[in-house]
Amino acid sequence: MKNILIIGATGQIGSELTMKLRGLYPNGNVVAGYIPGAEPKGVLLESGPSAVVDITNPAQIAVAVEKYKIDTIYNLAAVLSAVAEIKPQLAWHIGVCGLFNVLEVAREKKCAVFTPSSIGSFGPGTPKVLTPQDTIQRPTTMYGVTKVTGELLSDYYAKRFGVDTRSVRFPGLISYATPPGGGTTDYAVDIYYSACKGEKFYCPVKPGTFMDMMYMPDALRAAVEIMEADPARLIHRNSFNIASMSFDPEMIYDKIKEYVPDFEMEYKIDPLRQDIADSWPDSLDDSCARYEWDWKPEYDLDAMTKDMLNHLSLKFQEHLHAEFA
Ligand code: AKB
Repeated sequence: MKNILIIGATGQIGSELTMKLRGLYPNGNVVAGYIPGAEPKGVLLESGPSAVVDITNPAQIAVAVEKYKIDTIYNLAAVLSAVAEIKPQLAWHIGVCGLFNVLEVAREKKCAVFTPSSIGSFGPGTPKVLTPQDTIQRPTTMYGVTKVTGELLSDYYAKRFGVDTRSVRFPGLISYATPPGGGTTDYAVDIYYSACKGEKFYCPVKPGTFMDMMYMPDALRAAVEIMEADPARLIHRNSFNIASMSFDPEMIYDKIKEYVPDFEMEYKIDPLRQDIADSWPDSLDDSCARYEWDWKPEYDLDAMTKDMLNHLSLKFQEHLHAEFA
């Protein structure tokens, strides 16, 4: 039986991962950890236990771990890249001090820990195309600095204290369920919303800006599979490159237009997001994840686009029905 605590359970990844884990471990406690102001609602609230767990409060983490006999912590608390440039102190406090709190509780209570890293852990000096697993990591953003620090700290706790820490470097994540907030890759979610609402899309990054992206079902599967992987096969821990697709704004726009022919896009560059995107790789080489724990994505740009458009048009139809009922 697995007893799991998800810190940040009402966020973009957490809200879907909590439901997936509850489906996979119906006899365990899968606890949705949230901060006041971001309470779980609907099915997330009703389908299992939840607790106030602020990552900056080590006592709160320890109380939840003790109460629910937690053996695995998914640490999803984060300040995404664009917001982290505006609030670098907060990004450090949550990304690094928060992770330290989680690792200390995990060390004392013998929990495994998953903390995602990101394509943002690389920088302008990193090889840009098919970025290798082990390479230069000198990010120029605060988000990247917290992610590299998190990778090192997690590896340290594994080696020094035997804490079972594992991680993947997430690309930009695309989902119809919960919107992201404050990331550089958010445009690749927003563009689908505009297409489904019949609105023109203003793209914040230039044509030719390639970044790795991934559909949420693949990302959730990666987060589960890395924690279930046979430890004897793992040469790496924190953190594995994973990849499924890399595109620039023109490619995603052209793909959406195949299904929504009158969709329009114009460029309105956000210099902050453009600078961040320019410092990140175009695409990652994920062969170590494939070799060490059989990672394999299922969605490409076409499959993701069809699924996103289907779900979002249903969502907006329902919304319209509710408004006009
Ligand atoms: C962001 O854009 O900040 C995130 C990421 C790539 O980690 N989506």
